[in-house]
Amino acid sequence: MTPALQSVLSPAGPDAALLSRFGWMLFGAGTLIFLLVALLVLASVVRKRGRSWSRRLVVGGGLLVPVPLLAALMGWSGWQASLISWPFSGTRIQVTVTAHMWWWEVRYRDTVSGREAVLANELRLPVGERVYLALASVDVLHAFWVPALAGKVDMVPGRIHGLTLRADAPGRYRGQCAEYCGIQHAAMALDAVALAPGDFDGWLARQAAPAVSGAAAGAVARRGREVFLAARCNACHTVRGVSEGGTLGPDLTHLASRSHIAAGALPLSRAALTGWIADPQAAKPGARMPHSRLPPDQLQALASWLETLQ
Ligand code: HEC
Ligand SMILES: [Cu+2]
Repeated sequence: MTPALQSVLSPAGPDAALLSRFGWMLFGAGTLIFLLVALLVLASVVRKRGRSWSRRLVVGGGLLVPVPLLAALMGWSGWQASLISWPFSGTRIQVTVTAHMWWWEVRYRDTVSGREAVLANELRLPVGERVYLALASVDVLHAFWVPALAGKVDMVPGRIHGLTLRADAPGRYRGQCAEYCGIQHAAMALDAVALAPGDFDGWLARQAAPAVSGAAAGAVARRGREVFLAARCNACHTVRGVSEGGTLGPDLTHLASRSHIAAGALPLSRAALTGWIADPQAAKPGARMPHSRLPPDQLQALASWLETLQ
């Protein structure tokens, strides 16, 4: 799998492309001003008795060069900012992304097929299609930022900020909470994956379905399901089709379809799952999940059941 890209310099969407062009332009203009002023400084130093050059430095370097250039840049940046897409909520796919300390709750709604799905820490987008994101927070200030796709948007408790995104190329783009939100702010990542439209629809259909394991799972996994309920994991976690109502933690219905757990803190694997469930505080100190004191066989069974939740 190609590593996820988290860079404003490699845009994969129209707004990100605009912002990156804009950044380069400002960098170029800034460099130009710097070089011109440096030349004037040099000239005034090299020329002895160069009063006239010092004047030129003050007038040219201080006024004539920067004032028109900066004014032009200001006008231009205002114009560029006006070209960034306005949030448009009439798209087919609507996603509510709710920030929690320190993970992302993600709710999809396909307004055409009526499909709905809840997942976490992952966003998938159909290439070439605009998608509306309603950004919210349940606790403190966070900010949504997938640099390759769009600019940064604050997530403010009690408010909804809209963002309309379009990914132009298939790929995996990394996002990151961009507003300090507490001890695990750094471990609050988001995986945005742009898929061919057909693949996206298939993915959403699978995410909208209840948990798929059930009867097909082996005896160990079936035992893991019992452990999940007995250990009261469902007080915080929903697995649709098994236990609903837990909302304090990520929806685990299709946990095994994700690439990471704990908002990017650990790549999904058996070892990561058992380690996380036994002691979430070791991987992510402060995380709002208590440790469990399950005996090893129950822990393994639980992890093997979670792995069936494709
Ligand atoms: C008090 C609520 C609570 C309980 C009880 C709880 N969890 Fe969690 N769990 C959380 C929270 C909150 C997170 C997100 C932590 C983070 O990423 O910062 C989480 C994350 C997870 C994740 C990673 C999900 C993802 O997509 O990132 C798994 C797997 C998980 N819990 C399994 C379990 C299991 C199994 C149990 C029972 C032994 C359990 N949890 C009990 C709150 C809880
Ligand atoms: Cu945050």
